[in-house]
Amino acid sequence: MTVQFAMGLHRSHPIHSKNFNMKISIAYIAIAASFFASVAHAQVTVTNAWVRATVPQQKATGAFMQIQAAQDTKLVSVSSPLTPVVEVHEMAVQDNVMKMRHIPALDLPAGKAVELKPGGHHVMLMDLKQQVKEGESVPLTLVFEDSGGKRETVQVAAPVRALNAAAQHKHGAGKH
Ligand SMILES: [Cu+2]
Repeated sequence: MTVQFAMGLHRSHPIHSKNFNMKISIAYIAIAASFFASVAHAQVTVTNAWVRATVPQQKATGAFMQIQAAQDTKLVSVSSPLTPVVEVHEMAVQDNVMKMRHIPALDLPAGKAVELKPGGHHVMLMDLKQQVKEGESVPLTLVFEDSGGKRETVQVAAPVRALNAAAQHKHGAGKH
């Protein structure tokens, strides 16, 4: 009778030490992860930039590219030595007509490649004083601002491609 009682008491005794160690390691991993996240920089990459060639007397043309930001960012301005008038445009249907519209900033969601292309968002170079010819290179300075208000400037030299370059450029139709 005495022996049975002692055994029952022993069996009901829970062991907590294993769970406790597990909680400590999970907390450690969380701290390590937040450390690495704070070390990483907001980085914007601009690829495949190009400018569409103009014919004589043409006053405006488009610049196109792919932009990807590591965190939520906006393209807030573009400038070029070619002309003082550079705007970011979107295409929108207005009264059944597709029109270009100046937008103050272009949203770049974290990790998503945003494509500026003919028929879509584009950078507009206006008030051109001279023809932009195939083979030339147009310097562009892009200013980005992340959700924390931190600015980053990216410079690209966009090669000038022929007027019909849009047709040759359709291979990249696959969406990410
Ligand atoms: Cu435009």
